[in-house]
Amino acid sequence: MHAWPASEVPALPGRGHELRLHDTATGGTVTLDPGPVARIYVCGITPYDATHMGHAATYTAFDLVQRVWLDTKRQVHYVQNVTDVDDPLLERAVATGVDWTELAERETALFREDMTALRLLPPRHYIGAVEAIPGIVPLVERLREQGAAYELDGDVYFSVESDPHFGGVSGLDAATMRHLSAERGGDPDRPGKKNPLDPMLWMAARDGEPSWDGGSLGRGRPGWHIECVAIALDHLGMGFDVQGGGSDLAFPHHEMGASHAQVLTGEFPMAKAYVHAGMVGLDGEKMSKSKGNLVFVSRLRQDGVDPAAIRLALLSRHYRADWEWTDGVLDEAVARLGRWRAAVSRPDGPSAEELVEQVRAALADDLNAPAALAAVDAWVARQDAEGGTDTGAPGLVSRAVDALLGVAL
Ligand code: 5CA
Ligand code: ZN
Repeated sequence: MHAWPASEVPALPGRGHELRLHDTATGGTVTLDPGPVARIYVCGITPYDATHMGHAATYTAFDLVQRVWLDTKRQVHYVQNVTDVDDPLLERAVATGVDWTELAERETALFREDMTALRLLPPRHYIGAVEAIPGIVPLVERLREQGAAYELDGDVYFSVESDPHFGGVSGLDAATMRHLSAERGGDPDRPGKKNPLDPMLWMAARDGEPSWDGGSLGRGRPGWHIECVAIALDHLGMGFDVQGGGSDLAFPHHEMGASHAQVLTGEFPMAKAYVHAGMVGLDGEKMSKSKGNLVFVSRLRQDGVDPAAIRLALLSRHYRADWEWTDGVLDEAVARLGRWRAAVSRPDGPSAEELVEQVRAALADDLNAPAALAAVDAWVARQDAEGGTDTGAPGLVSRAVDALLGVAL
């Protein structure tokens, strides 16, 4: 699948700091030590509805990861999937009388537009579940040969007990896992499973649903977790630097994915850090496609809101916090964008080297974007109050805000 166009990332003088990120698996902050090419996998959308502010906030957080690494003069190998066949997509297609492939293509196209408008750097590999099927089938077959998978009425399940590290990503107790499994696409109550938590690897063809040739597995379609594992292993290999997504993916999705990959390869861990963004809500509830309480990026753009203001609004809350989207958050960002743009269009200002350093330090410290914004605010306030004689400063501020925060002034 094609991704979307990349915006330029200006090179800044000097070099950024090593990135420290909160890792769900260890529950602490880890300093990542990527090689010359940092490797990151971020779970993509299930394209049955438009991109809402929650999605956008999560992808913006991982865009900052890329930008910090680029500023350390590394390359970034970024992979993202599109879950272009899954229950919710098929259900929405039936409910609205649209062909499921058309629905997926339409919403993926809109997602690309939103990502481009928000200046989120594209993945190097953008891979759909459907196109990954030829790579998924042999992995499921291999898990079965290893005795880590079993059949139940034609469906194939992964046995969570085959991974000694199972539970290590989310660190949850069995009761919570069971509850979340039922809520997030699992089927813990299905009779005949070895462990109620075991997730499906391959679903035998159902009447009226799309299916693909699964070799010795028979016709069917892939389970959700193995989709991301197949794509990540194919393009990044084991031991990549960051597995990312919203906090609702820690369990079961990233837990199961790590187990699949670890059993398949015999290596540990799948990722050096499992990084999760908080949930954005509206009116006291998590914003979600199934609840329908959504504010869409595309809708705001249609209404004439500057995407740079949307991006600044998303950056104004720490990525790990759960927070509420309100009109006030956007109004504040529009005002800030105006102040910043006026400041960088002046001929001079106070020297900005220290500001670049502050923004770098804030982002390297578990992506503290609100602190980075406060540092820029402070420079702007100083320019207002005291002026300054550095004619290079406004340009440097503009380039730093562009390179590190992805906001074009
Ligand atoms: N296709 C799968 C991942 S393989 C999926 O979860 N798709 S999704 O469209 O439901 O979500 C895409 C990303 O947005 C995920 O990382 C998810 O955790 C994140 N996300 C969904 N809702 C919110 C929200 N309200 N706030 C923050 N992030 C969210
Ligand atoms: Zn995923």
